[in-house]
Amino acid sequence: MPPYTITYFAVRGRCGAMKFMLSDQGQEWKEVVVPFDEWMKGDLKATCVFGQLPKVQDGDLELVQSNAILRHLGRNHDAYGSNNKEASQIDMMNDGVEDLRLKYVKMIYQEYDTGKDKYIKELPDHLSKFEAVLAKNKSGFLVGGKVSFADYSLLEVLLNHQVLCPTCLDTFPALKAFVAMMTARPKLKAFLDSEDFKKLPINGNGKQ
Ligand code: GTS
Repeated sequence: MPPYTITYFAVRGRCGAMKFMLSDQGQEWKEVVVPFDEWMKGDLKATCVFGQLPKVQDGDLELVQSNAILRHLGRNHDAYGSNNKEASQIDMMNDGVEDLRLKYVKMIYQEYDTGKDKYIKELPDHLSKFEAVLAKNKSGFLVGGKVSFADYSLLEVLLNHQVLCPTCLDTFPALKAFVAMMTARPKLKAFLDSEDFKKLPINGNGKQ
């Protein structure tokens, strides 16, 4: 399969999970990194359906919306469950991850100084939902017996939260085991250890 092209800013942001999936699946990709001053000129923004990045090109298909991109890659790389029922459960879990991601992004960009402590205090309530799902599924993945795009999405959010609060998973054994299992997958581990990944800030405002 020819490489995808990912167009985005020089942050991990909303492209972390898709890069986790592609690296884990042994799929190469090309990157177009857009400097923010270039973006501010508006030409590229005008070509994006919702005026935002990331954008992914797969042949003549051009997609924006990070979760639509994740689903597309999940379909292409057999990371969308084994049947329709699992696919729907994977959608549900990914939407749950998105809910948490949005809370995190709001805190990071709008209320880091005033809201970080409260956010960390309330975090166990959110994490406990994922803990319960993982504790029930013997495979260690969120849904069914194989990795899905929702697992990459959850992993990315959990790794970011471990930077925010290194002890946040200490009371969640299933989440801890999930992170250990996912980050030990050889191709994904190689990507996580790479300069390409490590050099990028998690968020655009330098807060983490
Ligand atoms: N729902 C979109 C998605 O999931 O892709 C949100 C995309 C989005 O918010 N993009 C931001 C953007 O393009 C960058 S980031 O939040 O992902 O870092 N901002 C520039 C702009 O002009 O809106």
